[in-house]
Amino acid sequence: MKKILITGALGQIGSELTTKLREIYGTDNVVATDIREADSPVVTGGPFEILDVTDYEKMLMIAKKYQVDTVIHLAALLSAKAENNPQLAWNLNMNGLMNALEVARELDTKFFTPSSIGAFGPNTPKDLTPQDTIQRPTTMYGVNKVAGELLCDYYYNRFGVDTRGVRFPGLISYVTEPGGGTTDYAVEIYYEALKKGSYTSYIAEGTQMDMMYMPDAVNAIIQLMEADSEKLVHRNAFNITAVSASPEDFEAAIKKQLPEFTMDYKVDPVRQKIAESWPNSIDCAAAKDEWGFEAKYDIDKMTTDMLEKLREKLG
Ligand code: AKB
Repeated sequence: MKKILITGALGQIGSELTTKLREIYGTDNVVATDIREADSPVVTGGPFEILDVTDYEKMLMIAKKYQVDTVIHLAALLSAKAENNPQLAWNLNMNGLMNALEVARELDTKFFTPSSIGAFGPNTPKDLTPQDTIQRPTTMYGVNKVAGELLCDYYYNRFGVDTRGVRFPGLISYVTEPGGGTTDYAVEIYYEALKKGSYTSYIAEGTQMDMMYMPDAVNAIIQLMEADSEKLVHRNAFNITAVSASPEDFEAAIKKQLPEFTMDYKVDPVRQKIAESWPNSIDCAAAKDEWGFEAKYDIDKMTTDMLEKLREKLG
């Protein structure tokens, strides 16, 4: 990776990945794009262009202008939002991906896009979900993610585009809040713990899902993109995870540092149904074997860092 184009750079992953990539590869070598502008280091700290990913011509123009050799395509609608507006989700998630893959094919660039634990469904094995298994998701987001994994494989096999990707679990970060995911509760809980000392979870007690702290997610992207292509068997949909946790696991971890913290439940049926259709825990043996994936943050280490960083942020 020498010159990188990022779509959806102001989103939850993009805002931390852009900064990290600029540190490693040089400010001018990481071109951030998003559909909107914002008061953010992503916009002010290096090249930035407005881009709606459904506009293929503009995406190609920007990629040519900066002569990029890598496209990191992050722009997407998350699971809960996609469920509320399936047509918009299909348009953004599928046509955006197709455009980004076409740009990569046209300019012969490397390519990364994330899949998700949302690519699994209710009849997928729930515990230690294997890398290669049944994928019959029941959400629009899941349908998009499975189709995306297959499309990326297709572009590799048919056109030789060097496509790579991971199935992200719920991502937790203090920099940018996620927008419209099912796992967002695991971010909200930290904000509310500091602001109010309590949290009302929209996910029911006992519902386990995979989670990961953003520094591990950012490192995973870089490590996979720098991995020896010859060693990659799965390429586009590596299971990766750090923590399998339910709301009460977060409650317990927060209580270790804020003993007064309390939690109750008001379950949102839409997001609960999505959560129940996803695995409890996924197996990331293939990512470990093929490119050395390793997460550094468990729930306690992540909680300590989240609370410390959020305290500074919230003053
Ligand atoms: C979501 O909840 O939609 C995302 C995801 C797991 O892909 N965080």
